[in-house]
Parts: sequence; C-alpha cells; structure tokens
Amino acid sequence: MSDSDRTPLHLGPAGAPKEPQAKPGAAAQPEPQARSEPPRSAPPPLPPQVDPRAAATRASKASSFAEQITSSGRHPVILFGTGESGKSTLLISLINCLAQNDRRINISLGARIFSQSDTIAEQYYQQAIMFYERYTRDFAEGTQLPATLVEKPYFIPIDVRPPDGPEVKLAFLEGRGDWIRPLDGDSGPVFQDLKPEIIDLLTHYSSNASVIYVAPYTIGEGTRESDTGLCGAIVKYQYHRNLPERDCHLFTLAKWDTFAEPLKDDPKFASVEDVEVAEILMQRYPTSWARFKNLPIDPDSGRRYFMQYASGHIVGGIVRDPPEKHRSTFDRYPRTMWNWIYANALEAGQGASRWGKRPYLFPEVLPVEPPKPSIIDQIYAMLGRR
Ligand SMILES: Nc1nc2c(ncn2[C@@H]2O[C@H](COP(=O)(O)OP(=O)(O)OP(=O)(O)O)[C@@H](O)[C@H]2O)c(=O)[nH]1
Ligand SMILES: [Mg+2]
Repeated sequence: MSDSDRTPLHLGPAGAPKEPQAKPGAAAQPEPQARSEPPRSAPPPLPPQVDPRAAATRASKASSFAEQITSSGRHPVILFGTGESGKSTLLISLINCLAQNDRRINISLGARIFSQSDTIAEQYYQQAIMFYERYTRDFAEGTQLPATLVEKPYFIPIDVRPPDGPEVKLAFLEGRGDWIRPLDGDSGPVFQDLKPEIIDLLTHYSSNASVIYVAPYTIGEGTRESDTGLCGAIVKYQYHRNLPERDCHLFTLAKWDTFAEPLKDDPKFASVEDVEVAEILMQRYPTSWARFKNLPIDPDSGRRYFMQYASGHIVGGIVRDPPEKHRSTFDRYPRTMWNWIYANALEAGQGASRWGKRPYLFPEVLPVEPPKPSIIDQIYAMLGRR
C-alpha cells in the first residue's frame, strides 16, 4: 500500500471517510510568527506566618510539569529517542511543514507555559523561542540543528489553527537523547531512569498525551544502542505512567531517506508496503519495537501506530531543497504526523466518546497500526533486551 493510497483505516471508533486528495502545498514561505511574551509578573508574596512545608509543596506544584501542562490546557507531545536519532529535526519538520509549506493552516508559538516568573521558567520560554524562531529558520536555509544540550527538558508551546476546524494548543517536550542512552558496565542497571520532570508529567498528568518513539534507520555505529535506549525509555514510561492506555503512541522509522534514497530515485521513498517497514523495525529495533507492540493498550483502540518518516532532504550533513519531483513526498511525512497529533489533541479536549470519526488536517495521509505482536515479540518484550 502506498502512502498516497492509504485508506484511513483504524482511526477512531468509526474511522474517517476517504476524501479527495489535497494538493501538496509548496506556497511562498513566510517567517514563523512568534507570539510576543506576556509581561512578567512578580511572584506573589508569601503570607507572614506561612508553614514552610506548605510553601515547599506549593513551590514544587508550581514548577510541576504535570501541573503546568494541565493548567495551560495544552496537549503534551513527548518524543523519545537516543542522541542523534532525529527528534529535534522531526519537530522542525513539523513546524516548517505548516509555517513554510502550507499557509492554509496557521501555526504560531504559543504563550509561555510556566506561569511563575523565576529564572528557570524564563529560561524555558527563551529556549522555546530560540527553537521556534532560530532553528526553524536556519533549517529552512540549509543548516542542520545543533545537538540539544539543555540541562532540563522543556516544552515548546505551539498553536495550530486550521481554517475549517478547531484550534489545538500543543506542548512539544524537547530534550536530550543521551538521557536515555543505555548505561555502560557489565553489571548494574542498563536503563537510565527518565528525567524527574518527565516522571512528574507521566505520573501526575491525567489527560491523554501523544508519545512519539524515534527509531532512525541509520545512526552512529549502528542501531543497537538506539534500540536498547528506546526500549529503556518505554520500560520507564510504562513504569511511571498512570494510564498508558489513554495515551496515543507512534513508533517512527526515522531518516527513511537513508534507506530509500530520493537522490537515487528509490521508489520506496514514496511508496512502500507497511509490512516492509515493520520488517525493518523488527530487524533494527527488535527490543523496543517488541516492547512497543506489547504496551498494555487495547489492540482495537486505535492508539498505536507506526510509520516511516523523513524530516528533510539531508545529504552529507547539508539540508537541501528537495528535488521538485520528491517535494510532495517529503511533505507527506509531516502531514501524516500532523493528522495524528491533531486528532489526539482534539480527542483530549473533547473526550473519546464525543466524536464518531477521527478529525484530521490533511485528508490524503493517515498513519497505520502495527501488526499484532508475535510470540517472538512477546519473548523479546519480556526479556527487555536482547
Ligand atoms: N538524512 C536524514 N538525516 C536526518 C533526519 N533527521 C535528522 N537527521 C540528521 O540526524 C542528526 C541528528 O538529528 P537531531 O534532530 O539533532 O537528533 P536529536 O535526536 O535531536 O539528537 P539530540 O539532540 O542529541 O538528542 C542531524 O545531523 C540531522 O541533520 C532525516 O530525516 N534524514
Ligand atoms: Mg535534539
């Protein structure tokens, strides 16, 4: 089945009707518009006879990721992947898909999420501005992203307003891949625990989140470490998350252009059987793919998908303009993912039972569900790692 032919199966309880193909957008390129930051307000003074323990509780609540995301009303999108797996570039490709290529749908940097006006909250927002304004522009002009080197994970608030559908407010969680790198040594644990901020989010956030697992076709010396790291992230996610079945999960075979090279006109860049993508995942990511397929989610709930993904035409370390004949295929990857994110965010706002069909931004592309886990997958998942 080719991407362009994909029937929108498995999406939502009743599925979505097939629509005519949308024209791939390659319109003029506006600068992403950043929303100006609201003025900082001074922190409220503590009452005179305050109990220090109560103050501490309030302080930790105020800086709690779960608390802040809940009060912002934003839908969190969490990305897991080891260093250099392509998380940040994937996020850039999503932003640029709307900000640069398809002006029909409005995208902008949202208001700051952390309400308190301390240094760390300010730093979070400055990082988000930097990402949204600087990195997206640099990437569009041909420069690769630097490795993410922040001290703590942070959210990039993003608002998406389609002309003929409800607006969604999102919060993309950006961080460093080496936080999930497997631990060295012949004894002791293999998996790192997640950062405390992410644990806080997973433990206390009670609505649904979108979770993206980034598994690149090629990386460094090979995919083994990336597989183990990703498996560890899923193990820890499962350990900390209350209600994993409520979240929406997407496993991506990233850097697809390094498998099916558009410069060589490999037809698989545009069209490939889903079973082949699943086969590659099984070979290159045996433990994390198995673990993913074994997440305790109702197989018929439409909460688990996979897809191949290319974030851009990146050759020899240079980001290039895609050749005209491949442009619409490059666009299809972020469009497909946008459909998934948009529907998840709307569902979170409205409650699963309130919509009969899955809403989408781009009718021509929708992700698909993975095959059911085999016995071998189940064994791998139990072992945790090979
Ligand atoms: N060919 C190709 N290269 C990609 C793609 N996505 C990312 N890359 C390259 O892979 C490298 C790592 O990408 P990043 O997005 O920085 O990876 P990351 O997961 O954010 O890495 P950390 O910030 O270290 O965690 C960069 O050199 C990117 O240009 C892709 O889809 N295709
Ligand atoms: Mg990064």
